[in-house]
Amino acid sequence: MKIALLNDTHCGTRNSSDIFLDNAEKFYNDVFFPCLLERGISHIVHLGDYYDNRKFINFRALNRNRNHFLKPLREYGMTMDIICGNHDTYYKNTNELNSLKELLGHYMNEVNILHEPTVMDYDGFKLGLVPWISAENEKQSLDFIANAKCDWLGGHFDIEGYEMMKGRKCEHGISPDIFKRFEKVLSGHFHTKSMQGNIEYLGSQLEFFWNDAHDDKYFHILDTETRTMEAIHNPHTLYHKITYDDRNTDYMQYDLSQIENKFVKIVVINKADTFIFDKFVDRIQNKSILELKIAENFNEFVGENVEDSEISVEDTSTLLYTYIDAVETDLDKDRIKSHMSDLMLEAQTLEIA
Ligand SMILES: [Mn+2]
Repeated sequence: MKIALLNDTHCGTRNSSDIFLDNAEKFYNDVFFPCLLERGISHIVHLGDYYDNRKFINFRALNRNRNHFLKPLREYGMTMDIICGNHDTYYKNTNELNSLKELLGHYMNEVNILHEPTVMDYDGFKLGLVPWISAENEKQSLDFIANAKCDWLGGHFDIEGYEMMKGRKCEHGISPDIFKRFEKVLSGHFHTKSMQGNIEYLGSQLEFFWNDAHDDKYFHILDTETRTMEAIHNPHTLYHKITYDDRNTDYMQYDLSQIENKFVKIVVINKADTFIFDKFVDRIQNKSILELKIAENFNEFVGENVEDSEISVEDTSTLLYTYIDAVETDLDKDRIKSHMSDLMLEAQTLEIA
């Protein structure tokens, strides 16, 4: 049989902004369900972070998600097995109170919520599924990972050494060694797609933040007979970054057909001719776009004990991390980075989009 894999769909992301709900709807309507119907796939495994906010849900996001995901799921006679991601649980130390249980309860025939590590049998193919590991279920989860009778494993894992976002590796978390015995491990959690050894992060299906820009998104189909995975590209994007360098590009002729209805950011590397730059910005502003951000040099924020040539304005997290790297201090830079990234996530959740 073939199974469609979803993960990190984050219903209600960015304060339940319609932009992101529209984008999710486009993915389900134009990409996901048509592909499943065409291929006769009727079962989905969701690897966690179905909802975005650990504590609240916006009724409009709930309503729209029901209409563009749960309703077609029921109408097409499809079913889904799902585990908790860290965003689906109310408390950090236990999964006991979680949004899946509270909100997907009306879909008992279609949606099977797995609250404990479980080996699923899909036509003889054994897939172990592990909900988000918190303090409360850590021992049980690790025992399962060590002993469960399955060659494939799916989860929402925080694994050391894997990319959290493109180009940035996770420096804490579970050791990949405990997964060595598996033929293949599939995980949600990090939103960029990456693979090292037998562990594959599937990456989210949708773009949510600037670090998703130009990072191709996919959902996956698992063929339990051939034991292979296929990635199906989602062409719908929201973020478009332009690296501006007028030493090697003619911006009067620059093709702007890709930026309609997108968040647009110009990262200025070199701007010798301000007239051409202003013209270029005008042309962009005359398009129907969601927002324009211009990232220029960083001089005004650079103090005397910071080496500014090392700071990158690519995106906010890179900016923060490279800034911290460039500061001369004896403090633990990894701890500062981890605090800054928590703060940034919190701020992004509060942002009114
Ligand atoms: Mn996630």
